[in-house]
Amino acid sequence: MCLEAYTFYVNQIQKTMTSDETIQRYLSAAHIEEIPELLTIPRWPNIDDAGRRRQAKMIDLATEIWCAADDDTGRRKVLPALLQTELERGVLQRIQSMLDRHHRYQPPEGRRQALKALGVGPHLLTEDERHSLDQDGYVILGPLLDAVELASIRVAADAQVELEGADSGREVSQTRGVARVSGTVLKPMNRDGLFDVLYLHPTLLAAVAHVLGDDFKVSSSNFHCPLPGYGHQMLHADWGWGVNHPEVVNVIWMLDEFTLDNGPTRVVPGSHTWGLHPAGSQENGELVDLNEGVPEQRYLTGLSGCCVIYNAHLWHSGTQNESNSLRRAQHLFYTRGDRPTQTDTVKVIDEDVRAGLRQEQLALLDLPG
Ligand SMILES: O=C(O)CCC(=O)C(=O)O
Repeated sequence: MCLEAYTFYVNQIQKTMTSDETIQRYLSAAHIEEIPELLTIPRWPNIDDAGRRRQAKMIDLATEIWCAADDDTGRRKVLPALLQTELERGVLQRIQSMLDRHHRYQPPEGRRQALKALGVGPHLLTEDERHSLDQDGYVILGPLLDAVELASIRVAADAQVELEGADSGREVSQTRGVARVSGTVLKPMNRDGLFDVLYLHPTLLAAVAHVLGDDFKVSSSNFHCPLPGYGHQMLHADWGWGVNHPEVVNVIWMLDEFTLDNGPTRVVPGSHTWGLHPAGSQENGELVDLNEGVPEQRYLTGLSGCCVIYNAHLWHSGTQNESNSLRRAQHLFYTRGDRPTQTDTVKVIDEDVRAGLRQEQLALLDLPG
C-alpha cells in the first residue's frame, strides 16, 4: 500500500474513533433518536418473575434431556418417553427441531483439509492459551489486525450501519441502543474480501478447533456496536440450555479498544464446565439475578485488533457503554459441522461474494461446492 493510502487510513482511525458525526450515523440502526445525557444510569431489561421462572424450568428440563445422552442418537431415544405435560412438549419441540435441522453441505473431510490448507494446528497456540480456553473458557489473542485493516473494516462497517439504518439487525434481533449488522462476511459489503480475515485467521481457527475439534463451521457473523449509554445485557450463554459437550464457540473482535468504561464483555470464568445455563440456574434456591450477575465475573478489555475467543457455553454478556464513543465489535459464531447455522448462509450470501470464494471458504461456511 502506498504512503498516501496508508496515511488516509490512519487518519480515518482517529476520525472514526472520536467523531460525534460517526455516532450520528449509528442512531437509526440503534433505534434511538439521540445519545442520552446520563450515560451511567443503568438501562437494564425488566424481568417478569413469572416468565423467568417458567423459562428456568424449561431450560433445566432441556439441560436434563440433552445431557441424558452423549450423542444425538441417544437423545432421540430419550425424547418420546417425555410427552407428558405442556412444558415437556415445549422443550421436546425445541430439542427435536435442533436435531432435525441437522445437516451439512460439506463433508467433515472438506473442513479438515481447509484447516490444513490454512496452516491451522495446535502449534499456533501457546500452552497458556490452551489452558486458558480449557480452564477459564476463553482466551484473548492479539492484536491480530494491523491499523490499516482495522481502519478499513471500521469504515466499511460504519457505511453499512448507515445504509441499513432502522432495518439493521432485523434478521437476528434488534435491541434499543445497539447497532447490529448480520451476515457481514456474506453481504456485498465483503465483496473485496476485507472481512475474510475475521473468520479465517489461522490462530483464531486453532482456538476454535481446540474447543470443537476439526469439524466446525461459521454459524453467523454479526457486527455489534453498543452506543454510549447502552449495551447492558443479561448474563446468558449462546446455546439455549446446559450441555455435556461444547456445541458452539464465539469470537468477539475488538474493532475499538475495549476499556472498563466502554461496555467490555463480562464473563464468568469456568462456567462453561458447569453444564448449566445461567437462566436456569439457582443459588440457594434462588434464580441467579441475570442483570446483576455473579461476583466471580470478569470484564474483558483489550486493544483494538484483539479478539476474545470463548467456549460459548460460558456465562457472559455485553455491559453498558458509559463512554462517549462507539464500542464496535465483530462477532464470529462457530458451531459443530452437523448443526444448523444461525444465519441461513445459502440464502443470504451475495452472488459476487460467493463467486470469489476458495474451497477452504466454502468448507468453513458450509456452502455447496
Ligand atoms: O459484544 C459483547 O460484548 C457481547 C455480546 C453478546 O454476548 C451477545 O450479543 O449475545
